[in-house]
Amino acid sequence: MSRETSHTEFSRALRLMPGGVNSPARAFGAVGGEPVFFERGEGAYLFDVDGNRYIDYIGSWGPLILGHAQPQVTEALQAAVARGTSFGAPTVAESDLAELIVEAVPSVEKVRLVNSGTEATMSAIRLARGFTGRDVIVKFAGNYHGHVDSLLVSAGSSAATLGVPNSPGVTAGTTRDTLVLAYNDVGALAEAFAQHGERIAGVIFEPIVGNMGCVVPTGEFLTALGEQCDKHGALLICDEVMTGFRVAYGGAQSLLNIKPDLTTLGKIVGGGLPVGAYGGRGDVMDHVLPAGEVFQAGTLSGNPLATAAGIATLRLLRDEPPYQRLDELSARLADGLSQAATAADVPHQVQRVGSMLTLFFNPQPVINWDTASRSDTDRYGKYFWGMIDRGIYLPCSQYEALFVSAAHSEQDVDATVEAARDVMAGL
Ligand code: KE4
Repeated sequence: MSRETSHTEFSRALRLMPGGVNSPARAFGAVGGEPVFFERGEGAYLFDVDGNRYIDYIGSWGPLILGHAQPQVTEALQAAVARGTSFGAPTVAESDLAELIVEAVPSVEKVRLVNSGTEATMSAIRLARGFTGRDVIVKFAGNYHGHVDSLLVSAGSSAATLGVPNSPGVTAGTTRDTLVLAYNDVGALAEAFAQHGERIAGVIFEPIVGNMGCVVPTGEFLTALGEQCDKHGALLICDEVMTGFRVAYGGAQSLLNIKPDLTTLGKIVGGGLPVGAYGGRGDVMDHVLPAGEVFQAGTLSGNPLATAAGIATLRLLRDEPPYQRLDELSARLADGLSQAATAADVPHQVQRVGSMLTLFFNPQPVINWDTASRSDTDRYGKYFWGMIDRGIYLPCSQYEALFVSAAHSEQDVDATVEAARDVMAGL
């Protein structure tokens, strides 16, 4: 498969942008080689600048649950753009999108629209601190919440040791109020609250993790999160940027039957346009400026194009829910990939919730970052390149989830499994 034009374009991009990309997740750093440049998407497929077609399992890292260039979403965007792109003033569409979110997500009474998942989590953390008057935020290793300074942090030496920066440019002062714990570790959570309980403003977590690969919470962990936060007056912040409208129309919280104080959203709520959102208890959200004192603002928040794409996407998901079919198709893919790895005697785990799943090259079930990080990432890199050379576009890291869209067919899934059989035999 020739990718000459991608190579030429990447050389040009390297001269213009750091690493030749606008987000490191796309840079193929974890799998080696050079990223592919794409020129268009259609349904389940991406077409690169050399004319190669790929079955796409990234879907822009989650937003495109309906597939690329979905006709009704495209139509809504075309109508919106003809009316002007941004007014910097209230529009009905913002209330329409807010209403869809409030009606869909059980715990969200009020919501604020922003421009990215990072903005949503950054704002939710500020709100938790402003509402409680406390400083400490708890997060979990292997959970990613965007490039929020105070969350770019590595775990301290013990569950009760505050975090240290894990990126240049993040000051010790920024992370000294962040506690990093092991996901699914009920004991560590209890210890952290025992030591810092009265200082903890909030706990932020991925209800189904996508950012260390797909990892599910235990029932005990979910119970402990709610109980500890309630007992100590901390806010539970459910980061559904990836899982919101992905695993169910009501998000992971509707599947897991949890009621967080705040929820963050992104990706699907914008239908491929830049939208993030944070929302939750009305008494908490009413602390956000101008209703309250917690500052947050944004020039393009809730802009007409992004809200048009988000509204069209959510209305389709609400009125013609694809979740049953997505679950069946994703199970077919998960089973096929597992059978391919087993046939090639490759140690693996396939972990899936709905249409997000990860094939881990790991002999053990992955329950936290410690187990995830023992995956064979070299083998994943070989698998990735074997699959891309057969026209299957997978996440370029072992520590990501792949996504099946409503545009994928059984034929696409069967072709993917066939390619995996071929690749696995040579791993
Ligand atoms: P954005 O700022 O990238 O819109 O959202 C940050 C974010 C927040 N919370 C969760 C649970 C997320 O998964 C993300 C972003 N996800 C990554 C992929 N795992 C985005 C890909 C990228 O950074 O290019």
